[in-house]
Amino acid sequence: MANNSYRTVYAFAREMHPKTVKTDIQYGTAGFRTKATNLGYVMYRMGLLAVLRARYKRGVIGVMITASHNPEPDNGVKLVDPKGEMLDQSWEKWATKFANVGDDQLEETINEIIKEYDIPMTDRVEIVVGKDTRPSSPSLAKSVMDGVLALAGKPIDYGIVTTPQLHYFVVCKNTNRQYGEPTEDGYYKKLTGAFKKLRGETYTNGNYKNRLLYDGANGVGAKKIKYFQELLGNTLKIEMFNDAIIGSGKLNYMCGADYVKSQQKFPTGVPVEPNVRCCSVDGDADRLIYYYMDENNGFHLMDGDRMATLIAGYLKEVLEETGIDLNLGLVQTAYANGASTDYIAKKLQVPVACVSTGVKHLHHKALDYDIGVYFEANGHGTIIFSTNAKEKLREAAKNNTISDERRLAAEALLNLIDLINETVGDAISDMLLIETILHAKGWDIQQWEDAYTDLPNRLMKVTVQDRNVITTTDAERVCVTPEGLQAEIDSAAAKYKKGRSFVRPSGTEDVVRVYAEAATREEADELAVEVAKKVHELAGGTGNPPEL
Ligand code: G16
Repeated sequence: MANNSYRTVYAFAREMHPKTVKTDIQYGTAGFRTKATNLGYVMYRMGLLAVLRARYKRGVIGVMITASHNPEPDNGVKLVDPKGEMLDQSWEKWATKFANVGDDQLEETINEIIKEYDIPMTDRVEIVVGKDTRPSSPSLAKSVMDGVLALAGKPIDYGIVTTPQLHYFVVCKNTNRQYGEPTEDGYYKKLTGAFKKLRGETYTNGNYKNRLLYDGANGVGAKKIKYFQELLGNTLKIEMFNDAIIGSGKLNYMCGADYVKSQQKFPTGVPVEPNVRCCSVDGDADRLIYYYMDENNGFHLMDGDRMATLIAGYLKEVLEETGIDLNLGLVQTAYANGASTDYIAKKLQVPVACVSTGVKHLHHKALDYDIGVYFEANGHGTIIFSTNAKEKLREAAKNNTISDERRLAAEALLNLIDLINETVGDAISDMLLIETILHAKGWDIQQWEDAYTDLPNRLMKVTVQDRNVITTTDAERVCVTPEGLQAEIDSAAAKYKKGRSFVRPSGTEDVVRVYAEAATREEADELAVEVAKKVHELAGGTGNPPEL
C-alpha cells in the first residue's frame, strides 16, 4: 500500500495550514500543548494521523482540542485510542514526526507510516472531534477536520464537550454501543441513572448533606454540569459558580482544580461558607478537587490522594461483602502525599504502585488489577474493572443461592461501574462517585478528612532555558541530570523531618516542577524554595531565583 500519492495533503498543507513555526514541538504528558496561535498546522497533521491510526486499528479515534488546566491563550490536542485510552506511546514518535516535518515532507511521512504498519488506506474511518471553550478551539477543530478529510476520513464534530465525554463517545462507538449511547444525552443518562439507583430514596444520610458548591473553572465543566443538575433533581443539589462567558479570559483564572490544588487556596467566585463541601473541576473537566473552609478560615484540601483512598477503602469493603475473590490495587505518582501512601499500604492493606506522571502511565498500570484505582494527586483519575471482575459480579448479582447481602453488594458494584467513566479520569463522574460514597457512609467532609493527616507539601514552578536538561528515573523520583542536582535535593531533604522532594520537567507547560513535603508547613515551604533555587542554579534558570 506504500508509495501512494497524497499530493492533495501537501496542497492543503501549503495553501491552508502551512507550518509556521520553525522550532520543533514536543509531544508532552497529554499530547501537544502550546500557544494557540502556533497550533493550526499541528492540528491539521493530527487530523491526518488520526485517520492513519483509525485505519490501522480498524476503529474510531478521538481528537480533543483542549489545553485543559493551562491559561486561556494556550491550546492543545489529546488523541484518544479506540479503547478510550490516550494514544499508544509507541505512536507518540509518529505524532512528533508528523508535527515537525516540513510541509513538503508530509506525503513521504504518510507513505513511511503506511509501509511500516501496512495500513489499509481504503476504509472510511470515523474520527470524533471535540473541543473545550477556548476561543481558539473552533478554528483549530476546523484544521483537524481538514486533515481528516484530506485523507478521506469522516470527521464527526461533537462540538464543545468535556475531554472525558469525548473518550466516552469513542468507546461507545467502538463497542457497538455496549458501553453506552454515543451521544451527550446518553452520557448524562448513563451516569445520572446509576447515581440515582445508588442513592435510593434517602437523599441525606447521617452527617451527609446533599448540597455541594461547584466551581466550573469558567470552562466546559460549568456548561455541562447544568444538564446533570436537570437530571439529578433533588438527589444532589449542585450550586454552580464560575461560568463566565466564552472568551472572557477567565478560564482557569484563580479558580479550577489546578489552581486550588497547586496554590492550596479557595478559588475566587465561590462563596465561602464554613464547613460546606466544595469542589472544582479543571478547564476540560477531567480533574476534580474537593475542599472546604473551616470556621477559622482554615483551608482544607481533599485532593486526588484523598479521593483514591476513599474510593479504594469503600471498594474494598463492598468487595468483601460480595465474597468474590478479586485483586484490588491502587496506582499513584511521586506527587502522592507520603501519608496517603502509608495509609493505603498499612491501614487499607491495598497494594500500591508508583508510576510516572500522566494518566497514560497510571491507566496502563491499573490494568494489572481486577479493580485498578488510579489517581494523580492533582485530581486526575478513575477506576477500571477487568472483564473477569465484571463477569464475576454479574454472575453473583443473578445468583439466588448466595445470601442477599452478597447479591446486593455485587449489584451495588455493578451500579458503581455504570457511574464510573472507566475510559479516563472524569471530574463529573468522579464527583458523583465521591458523593455516592460519602452518602453511603453518612459522612461529612470532615469525617472523610479524618482518615489520615496529610504531610504539608508545596508545589513550585521554575522557569529555565531548556526544561529538557532535567531528566529523571525511578518514576520521576530521582533526578539524573543535571549532574549533582539529585545530591543537592537529597542533602536538602535530609535536613527536614519527613523531608521528601523531587523535580521533573512539566509536559504541559514550559517549566520545571518542584515538589516538597515535610513534617510542618514551614519546613515544606523552606524545602521547596531550597530545591527550586538549586534547580534555578544548576539547570539554567531564567529570571530571578524562585521565591514562594
Ligand atoms: C495533564 C495530564 C495529567 C498530568 C498533568 C500535568 O493533565 O493528563 O496526567 O498530571 O497534565 O502534567 P505536567 O506536570 O507534565 O505538566 P491536564 O488536565 O492538564 O490535561
